[in-house]
Amino acid sequence: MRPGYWFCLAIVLCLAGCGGDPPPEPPPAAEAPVQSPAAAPGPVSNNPEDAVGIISGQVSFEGDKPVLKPISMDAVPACAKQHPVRIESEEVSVNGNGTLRNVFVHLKSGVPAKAWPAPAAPVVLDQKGCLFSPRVVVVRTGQTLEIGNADPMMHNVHPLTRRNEEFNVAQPPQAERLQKQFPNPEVMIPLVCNMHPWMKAFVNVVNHPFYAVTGSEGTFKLVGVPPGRYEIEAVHERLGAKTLLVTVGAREEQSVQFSFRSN
Ligand SMILES: [Cu+2]
Repeated sequence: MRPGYWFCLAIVLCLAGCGGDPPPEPPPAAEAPVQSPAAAPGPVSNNPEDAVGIISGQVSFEGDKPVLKPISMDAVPACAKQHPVRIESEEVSVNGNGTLRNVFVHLKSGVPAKAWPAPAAPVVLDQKGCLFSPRVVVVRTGQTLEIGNADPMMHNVHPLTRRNEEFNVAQPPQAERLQKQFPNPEVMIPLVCNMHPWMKAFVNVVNHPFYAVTGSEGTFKLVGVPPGRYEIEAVHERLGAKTLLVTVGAREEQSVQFSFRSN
């Protein structure tokens, strides 16, 4: 064996094990603090789609809750037997926290006039237990409203439109969902079933994405609102409509409070 080989081997071994203490372990990498994307510092986006605001709020109910008749389905036993406990009318639904449910809230004016593409997915309204569900729906112009019948009896779907085409269609049990579109914006279209007079729903048609329907907390939140000054309207099927003005800036959240009284 050549001496050069031994020399090289010695260097290699020395690199591995000579020269005193073994090389210190590299320090553990410092753990990066967990940051939410919102808290991360960074340049403000120049994308106009990010420079939007939020309008949120609540709809309260003042005064005594109106006394509503329970719904009687006695005339149609097949409907009545689906409800062992009598159900209350949803005409005025006051939540436990004093807020109002089933209020349609939308930006009535001020929304930039541009095409706001409607979602491809349909909005679904069902008939179950001889009731429309949900009570208040919102569909965009160009979006499909699908109306189903999950009941074992015939229903009838009849929207009392003012700005869209009226239709009046009988729907057999378990039938295919009816598919309808509404080309014109229209607020609170009553939807009735001619066979069961207590059945009622309301369809709202809007041409932009800034709307909500209040639920069990009476709240609403309109997100992605372009900076601007708006007329915001809250509409209730029986208690009427109220309008307020609100100005929202980029990355701002503005709070709006509506209040309705019994009439
Ligand atoms: Cu019906």
